[in-house]
Amino acid sequence: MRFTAADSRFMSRALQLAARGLFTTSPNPRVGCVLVKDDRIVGEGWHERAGTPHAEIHALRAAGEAARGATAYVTLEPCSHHGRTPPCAEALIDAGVSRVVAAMTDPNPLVAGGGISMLTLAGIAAEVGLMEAEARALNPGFVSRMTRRRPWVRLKTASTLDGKTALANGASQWITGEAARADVQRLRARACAILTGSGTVLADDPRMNVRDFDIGRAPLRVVVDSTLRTPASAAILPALVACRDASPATRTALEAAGAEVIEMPGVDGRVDLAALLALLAQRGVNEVHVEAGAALNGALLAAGLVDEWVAYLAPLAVGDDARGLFAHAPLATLAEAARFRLQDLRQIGGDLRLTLLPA
Ligand code: AOF
Ligand code: ZN
Repeated sequence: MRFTAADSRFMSRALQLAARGLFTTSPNPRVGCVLVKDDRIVGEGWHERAGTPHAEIHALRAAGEAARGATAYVTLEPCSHHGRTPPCAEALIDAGVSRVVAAMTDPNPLVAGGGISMLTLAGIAAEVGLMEAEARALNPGFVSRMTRRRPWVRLKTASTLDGKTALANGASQWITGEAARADVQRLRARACAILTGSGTVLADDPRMNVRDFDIGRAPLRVVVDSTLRTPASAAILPALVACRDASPATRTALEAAGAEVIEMPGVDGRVDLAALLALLAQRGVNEVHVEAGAALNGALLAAGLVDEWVAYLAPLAVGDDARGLFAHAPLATLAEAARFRLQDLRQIGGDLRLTLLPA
């Protein structure tokens, strides 16, 4: 292994710093940087917000002259392009850094190895791949948008232990406890967009906003609404409303209420969800947080568009005539079932939280 235990220690620190940007960097990635000389940290930084300096610049400013001859640990390859800010690779070269360790290459096609070659050409030892899995896990959405041209879709459900979200009569308040609901606020706060369906809008009139955290931005709210049923009085507005076709009158009323109404291509008369996700990626959406009813949940699941499922389970049972989590066409064999593997399991207040990834 070309990396030492000290390298890992400093990269861990850089990852910790990167995580401070969890709620704020969108649409940019969360990135941390540590500058080390003679085994001592001489500068640290993390990216806080798009349009402001990158992690490396903050660390270089903190280190000042001490950056000369230092090793830079960065959770993402330093950029080589002029975006909203100038290239960090250049700044590292100008500061006289002698070695750069990056956790992963930047999947952004504008960079994609360009930062590493810029450093190498300048005679700096540049290495990639230390704690790469951890670095990727910090930015699933950014990586997904850059490599798959679609956001990372994190679907949240809250149900009884027997898998129900509401009684047959619709009663659903409250299944999970306060701690679980506060935990959901964290999920919303890290998302670039919050996606729901018109059924949920009509039934619950949710705001789908971030209340518990001051993140200095508001995730884009998106309603999948094939037949444009969202009322102009809906609490979720302003939001992007994706429909199949909009009558001019309904469109005008919704737009006056702050909606952006978009006509999407369809699949069986419903909004093509893959096309909607592609559109969101084009707009810089990295992570989509889904909080919806059984219809949209089921459609996303059936289309294979769920990248992560966060399931809150409350320890109660409400019986088989209550409402379920996923509505989709009946399966003929278990082989057709969407299968997940458990990535994390913990108790949140009196409830359970399961984090699952497609198997
Ligand atoms: C960040 N923060 O610490 C690093 C990034 O428009 P710009 O200039 O902010 O460039 C954004 C791109 O820069 C981003 O997509 C990623 O490819 C690269 N590296 N970005 O936001 C950082 N190191
Ligand atoms: Zn940069």
